[in-house]
Amino acid sequence: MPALAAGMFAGCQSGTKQKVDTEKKPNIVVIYLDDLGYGDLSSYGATEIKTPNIDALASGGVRFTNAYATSATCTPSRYGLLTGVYPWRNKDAKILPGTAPLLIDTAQMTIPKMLKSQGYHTGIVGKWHLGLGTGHVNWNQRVSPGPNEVGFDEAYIMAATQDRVPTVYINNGYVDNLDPKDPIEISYKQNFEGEPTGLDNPEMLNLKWHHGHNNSIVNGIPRIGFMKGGEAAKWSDVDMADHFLSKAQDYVKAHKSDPFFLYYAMQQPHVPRTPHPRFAGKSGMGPRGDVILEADWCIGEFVKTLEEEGLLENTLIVLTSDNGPVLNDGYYDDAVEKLGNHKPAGALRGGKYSLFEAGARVPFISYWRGKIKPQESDALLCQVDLLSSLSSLVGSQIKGQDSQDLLDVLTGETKLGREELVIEATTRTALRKGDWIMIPPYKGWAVNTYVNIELGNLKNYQLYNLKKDIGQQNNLAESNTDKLNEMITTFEAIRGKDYSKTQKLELK
Ligand code: NG6
Ligand code: CA
Repeated sequence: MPALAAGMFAGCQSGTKQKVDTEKKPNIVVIYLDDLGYGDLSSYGATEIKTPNIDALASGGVRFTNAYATSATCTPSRYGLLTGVYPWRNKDAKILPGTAPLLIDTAQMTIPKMLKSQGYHTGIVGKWHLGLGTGHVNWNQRVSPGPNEVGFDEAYIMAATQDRVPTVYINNGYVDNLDPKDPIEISYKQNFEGEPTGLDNPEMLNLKWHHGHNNSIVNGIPRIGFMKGGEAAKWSDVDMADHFLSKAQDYVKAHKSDPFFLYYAMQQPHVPRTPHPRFAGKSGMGPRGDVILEADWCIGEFVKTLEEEGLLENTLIVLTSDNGPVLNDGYYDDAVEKLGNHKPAGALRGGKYSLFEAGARVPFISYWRGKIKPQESDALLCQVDLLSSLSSLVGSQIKGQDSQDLLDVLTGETKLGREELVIEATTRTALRKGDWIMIPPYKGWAVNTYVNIELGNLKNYQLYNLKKDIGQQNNLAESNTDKLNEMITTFEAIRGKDYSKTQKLELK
């Protein structure tokens, strides 16, 4: 077909859009890892592990060094990513049980809805963890509302996390492979009579729990929550990565002639870490390292599919993680013992659950063969900005409430990112502005001893210059009161004054 003369995006404001090919809107893929830390990739400084497939995207695209998830845990980060709204605006945006109702209002604008309005086909494969239904889910009927009701034409998901029941895949609202004669029952309150649990039946376990994770046992792994029935529908943990990969590949093949949006939400390296035997033992770092290798391989295979289908020149790939790293997140799986010299958070302080940098600052890569020039960018950018930025890319006027149009940052045309950003960790919030971060006083543990992570709580204000002190060792709150006051003023203007009303981090 002849190329059209006028750019499809000629009416839009910024340079990048006019360069976009005129024939077809670009496909958009967001690859979202779960608990992958800032230092977990060789392209982000890891020396003890090699992630060549992700590194190829990083070295062929923009490798961001100052990019954030909205939050230091999963549900709020996913909420912010998909809606363009800060998760702290929604009091229910916290780690959800597998029975939680849908967190996103069906009237809420989302990335897939915005893209659908521009003619896109939209799909999700992988981890959802944004709630399903309205409060009392019957898993034996169509489970709704869910991803289909907030903008995804196709949804092949796990409901919550790999460590939470139900341990089944859900295909457009229906539990995959469910035998109606063996209905599923789920409870987060009590066990079903006669069902073994991690607490009572340690002899049945091939992975031991450390904290929490002692309810129903599936595939020898004790989970959070109780489940009965659904035997044929239960997933195989070691095959999950391959399974989601093939669903993601199938999606691409089926929709290659539409402009499509795929949200490929991978489960690694979240617990339980269950590498396929092909990867078991390969990192020398135990299962956590092995599943990072596995995820990297999957990404390589997925990109290969895009290439084979002739889509790579017309597909924007964004790869990032929902929150920072954790080693022991509730199972004895050698993540601590076999870590060696690996630094999952790189030079950053804290980790998952933390208001320190390692909580929400994550690897973030944008890649578009032939369109994006390889480079590194220190622009301040957040996943909450994707909605407005992608909207701008596809010629839509829709904007997210807290989402800035940083398309030119995403595509590497400029390094002028956000001026400021509010980050969140289990309902506590902090302000990043320029090179500075201000963490207001918070009560609570300085260190969560279960996971051995510094949470960022201090009775006094904390102020760090991240350019000079990326490891947050020098609290300048007392010595630089002008900066501190400026930060507090900006923070309260965005956040309001009730930011000290927080909820306790419950690891259960
Ligand atoms: C915690 C779990 C942790 C993990 C986390 C959610 C316990 C003791 N800990 O409550 O293992 O599942 O929730 O992680 O249950 S996230 O990445 O989905 O936010
Ligand atoms: Ca996570």
